[in-house]
Amino acid sequence: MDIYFSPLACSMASRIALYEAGATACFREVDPKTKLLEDGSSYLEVYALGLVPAIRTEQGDLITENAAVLQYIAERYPDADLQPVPGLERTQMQQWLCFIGTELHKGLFALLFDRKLPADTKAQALQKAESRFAYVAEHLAFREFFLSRFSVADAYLFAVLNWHIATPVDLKRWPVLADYYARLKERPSISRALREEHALYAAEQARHKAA
Ligand SMILES: N[C@@H](CCC(=O)N[C@@H](CS)C(=O)NCC(=O)O)C(=O)O
Repeated sequence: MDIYFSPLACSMASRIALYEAGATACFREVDPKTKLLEDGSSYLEVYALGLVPAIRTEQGDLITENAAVLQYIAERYPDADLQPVPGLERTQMQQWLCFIGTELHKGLFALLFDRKLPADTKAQALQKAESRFAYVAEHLAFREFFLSRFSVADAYLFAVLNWHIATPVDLKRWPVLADYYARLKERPSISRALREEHALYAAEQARHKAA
């Protein structure tokens, strides 16, 4: 399986899920600026929109969209228990994957990272996100994870919350979320993914500087 990713992007959730499963994959780095892969070929030929993550399955199919990619990994490695069995809890996991993807990832962080957006648009997005963070914090208040055990929804939320470091989002305002983030950071799959992706990110920045 090939996984297309960019360091510290939302695709880090896929790396976390794979490490949770003790699985291996061919990680193919996409330069977010040039859309080039390490071998110099264009990622746009793999996926015309140039978004990560994407998976090329062993059968040759291309799967895109974080929520689908993560569920594919969970399905591919069932022994890792990365998603609940079909039923209400599975639906709740899908609900959280969609929530993270739309309300937090695209509805907030993607806007904060967009250099072309005016400051007041970003301020509005931050304001709107308050209720979203409070909602997630309320859900996680007496829980270790989104569901009864770690799932790919936690992998996705961690990857997204990790962006608070590079944005004005102050996680301390929601102590439940700050605790959740700190706790998950210590998980072996997550600390390994973070360590590796930080190193790749630093190398990517150095390449851009030198170019
Ligand atoms: N709807 C997509 C969005 C993925 C996405 O926005 N990925 C970002 C990285 S976190 C990306 O590839 N951005 C590059 C770009 O916008 O060109 C999904 O859920 O997978």
